[in-house]
Amino acid sequence: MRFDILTLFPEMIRSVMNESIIGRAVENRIIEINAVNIRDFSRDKHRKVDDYPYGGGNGMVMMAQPIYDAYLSIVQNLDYKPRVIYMSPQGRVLTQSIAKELKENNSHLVLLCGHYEGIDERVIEEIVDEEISIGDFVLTGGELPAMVLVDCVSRLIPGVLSNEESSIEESHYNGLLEYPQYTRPYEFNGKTVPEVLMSGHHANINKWRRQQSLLRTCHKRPDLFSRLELSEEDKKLLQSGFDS
Ligand code: 4G0
Repeated sequence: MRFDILTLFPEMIRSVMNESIIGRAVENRIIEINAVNIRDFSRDKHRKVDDYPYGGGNGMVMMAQPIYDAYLSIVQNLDYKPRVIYMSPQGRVLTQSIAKELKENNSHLVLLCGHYEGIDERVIEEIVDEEISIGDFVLTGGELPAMVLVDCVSRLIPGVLSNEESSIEESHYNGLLEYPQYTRPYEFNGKTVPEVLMSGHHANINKWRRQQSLLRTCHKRPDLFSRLELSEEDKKLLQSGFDS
């Protein structure tokens, strides 16, 4: 899968996306991430990319032309039209199921990162298919949201996660929160590891972990919990967890 990111801060993208699991996937050519510097498409001798808003008001507006030409530099070599997503707090909020849909229906995404007070509306109308937000808060730019989206979609692509990383994913993503994890030492600051995990009794360990996941989801994310369809077994586990 290919991602092109239209940005004023390409180094911000490169420095993050060449590390860790995503960096490994890029090296292995499973994904391609291309940061395109909008400023390279300025026609101004000072490489200006923003201007004052018509109608007055505070701040600057990103000009249509450099963004449009940066976009054309990507699509002019293609015989298809990639999906263009504008990272914006006004978009629909990214969820795991949106990430899955993006992975399943696209082999090429173009992500547009805004800055300052916004972008000339006409270039948005001209090139953008959809706006996506990563949550109901405002950031200084769209770069972090774009990288969140790339990470979230990429880790669903076969080969991005190792076998071990994938099986963690399979056991975790079922609408429940993760059970607590422990590693050595057995005792830390006077706290020991739950005895069931030391027992070697795998059926009991699995039951305990399921119970902890149910209890945690109920306590920490009542919004997720209310959407679960609990089996009779789950209801018993939860009840015995409340009792103890
Ligand atoms: C476009 C996305 C881009 C419009 C981008 C700000 C948060 C998100 C930006 C604005 C962003 C998000 C209207 C403030 C850049 N902040 N939640 N900042 N406005 O995904």
